[in-house]
Amino acid sequence: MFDKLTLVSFDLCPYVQRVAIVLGEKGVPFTRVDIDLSDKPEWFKSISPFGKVPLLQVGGQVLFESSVIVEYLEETQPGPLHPTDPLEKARHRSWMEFGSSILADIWVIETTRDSELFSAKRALLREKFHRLEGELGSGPFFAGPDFCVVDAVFAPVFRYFDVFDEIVDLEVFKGLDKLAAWRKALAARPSVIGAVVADYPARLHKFLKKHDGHLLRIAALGEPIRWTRALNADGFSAQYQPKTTNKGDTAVFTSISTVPMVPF
Ligand SMILES: N[C@@H](CCC(=O)N[C@@H](CS)C(=O)NCC(=O)O)C(=O)O
Repeated sequence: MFDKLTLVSFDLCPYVQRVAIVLGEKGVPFTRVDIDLSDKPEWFKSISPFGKVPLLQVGGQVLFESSVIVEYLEETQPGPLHPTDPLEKARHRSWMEFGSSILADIWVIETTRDSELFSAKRALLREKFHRLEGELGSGPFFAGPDFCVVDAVFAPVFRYFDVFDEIVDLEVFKGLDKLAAWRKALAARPSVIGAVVADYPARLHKFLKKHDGHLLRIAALGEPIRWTRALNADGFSAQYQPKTTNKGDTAVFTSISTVPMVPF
């Protein structure tokens, strides 16, 4: 018999989704309590050492940090989602960290008004997804036919792009066929679908509007963006520069970022 589990959440949080997906995959019943992160309740502040969600309340104990919570669930609940081989398990944990770093990049894409920073992060995301493509096999999931924790980490990553794609094509997945297939398989998974409320896209749009960042300014131009690249003298890194076609609103697009080159 297990203690009753309560997941303290925020409706848009990808780290909460990671935990909710793992709980869903394992078929563990839990209660979800959503809070408003812009107006954190006192009870939450008193139990959350970092002031962040997710928290998992287990009986009288409070766990924080999504990766720690996931590992706890792995150790206590049926339906293992990690490989058993220690090296392979460690490799999966490494890619979980990679997923977390992508979430930090996405935060900048969502919120920054700095066009230069935006372009740098877009190029970095492109490079990271390209690297990830090289890790994928025949699918449909990260490690093959069985859903694993890495899948739970990346499903919320890809969910962002379902909304971003409606705004502007950032071209971060261009030519990455395995990744595209993986993204599709994850989007169809019941645990992934059930990890957010049905109007998640509308809520994310509202969040983006509130921050009124560079992403929305690009969209406001109302025309396709061409992401161009010029090879640097070192022959390895490249500059990426977004360009508009004919509106002449070049002030928005003065940024150049240098990142390791990946095929475009
Ligand atoms: N490393 C943490 C990150 C969690 C996180 O950043 N949560 C965000 C929401 S997605 C949060 O609670 N932010 C509130 C704040 O920073 O005040 C984890 O993996 O659980």
